[in-house]
Amino acid sequence: MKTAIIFGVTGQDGSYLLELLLSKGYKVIGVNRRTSSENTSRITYSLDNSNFELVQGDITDPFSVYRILSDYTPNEVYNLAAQSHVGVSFKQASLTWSITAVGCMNILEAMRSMASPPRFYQASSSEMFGDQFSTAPNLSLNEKGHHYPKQEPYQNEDTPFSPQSPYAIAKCAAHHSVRLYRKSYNLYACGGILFNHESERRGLEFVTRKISNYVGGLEWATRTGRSIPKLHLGNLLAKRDWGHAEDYVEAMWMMLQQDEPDDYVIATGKSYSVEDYVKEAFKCINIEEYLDFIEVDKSLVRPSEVPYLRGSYKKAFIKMGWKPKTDFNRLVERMVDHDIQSRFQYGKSEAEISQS
Ligand code: NDP
Ligand code: GDR
Repeated sequence: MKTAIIFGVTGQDGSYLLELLLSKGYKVIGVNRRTSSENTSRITYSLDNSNFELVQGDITDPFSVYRILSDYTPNEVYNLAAQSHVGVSFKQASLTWSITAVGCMNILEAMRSMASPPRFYQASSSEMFGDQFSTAPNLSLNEKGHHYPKQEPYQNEDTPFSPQSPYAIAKCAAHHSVRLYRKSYNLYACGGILFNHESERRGLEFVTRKISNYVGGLEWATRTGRSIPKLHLGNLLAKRDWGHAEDYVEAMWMMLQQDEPDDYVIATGKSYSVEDYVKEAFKCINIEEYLDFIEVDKSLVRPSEVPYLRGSYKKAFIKMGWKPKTDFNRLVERMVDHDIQSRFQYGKSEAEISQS
């Protein structure tokens, strides 16, 4: 039986990866930092599984990281732990650096001192590209001898990094550390450059879930004869490549099953604006005039923004056979349906609608 350690097991991705690895017959050790209130709601269903063990540890504490790795001598280690909110990273830059950059270094250092180091996955991010993108030269001709329409800009493994936030700077540092340790110490270490991926378990402070949660609340309010305040959002023009987290954790696992370690972009290849997401979410409750419910709040606009992301997953498809299964429309529909249902199931009040 293979053993895997997940740092960040209580997060969105950690919870899906845990379920995937348990379904594949792994013994899984989940590392959970100590908090004063319960933070295991996403993994409740797995807590009773005899192949799952939750251990206390904090990625910023090199001794606890080293001890956990030596105690369990895993086959695979997944580092999903991070201060993962880009907006928050502008306000808590130093903390973001400690968790998101130094935390990864703590694992790499612990691994290289082991007699038989495990395979390692680092959660790298499309935020590392910042304002950079690539464009393919328009060389191909169609059957009529005309050039194909100009390709939309994209990011792939060769696109240069240009981080636009303390979070992205920390992710770049971690990503470069992975490359360095792979080359210098011959570690099987991979950087998965994942584009935005969302789900019914996404934190309420990320824009997709903030919107789906609002729409769920609006539907509930309408059906129960109430009214609710407008939804406050920042930049509606930013474009993102949004996939479903369930598909993306499969790519993480696949990266650690290859003959050689490598870095891969994981994305859907499609880009939509925040406003596109809003429009699609309101469509799920038959509202066309979605702007009537939105208030643009300048305090939510970031000091520096990543304007456009669209990933090319060509390498992941060719080398590992990975491709996304959930498209944008289905993703929005799943998230909105979930948030409508939970409103009616748990009867939350409109005051609980996230405005973060
Ligand atoms: P979440 O914010 O949902 O989860 C982050 C996890 O890290 C949580 O389990 C959190 O624990 C844990 N954590 C935070 N600080 C520490 C610490 N000091 N020690 C130990 N654990 C800690 O993020 P996601 O699941 O969405 O993302 C997973 C990883 O992938 C992150 O590294 C993120 O930066 C990266 N990423 C995410 C993308 C996305 O679109 N979701 C895209 C690209 C990269 P707690 O529950 O206690 O807060
Ligand atoms: P992002 O995700 O920054 O791409 O990072 P987020 O959902 O926070 O923002 C996406 C875009 O929406 C704009 N936006 C808002 N964002 C939030 N959170 N709240 C708002 O009210 C709002 N209004 C507009 C943002 O400015 C941005 O352009 C996510 C995280 O999961 C990272 O950890 C991960 O590395 C990247 O995706 C890939």
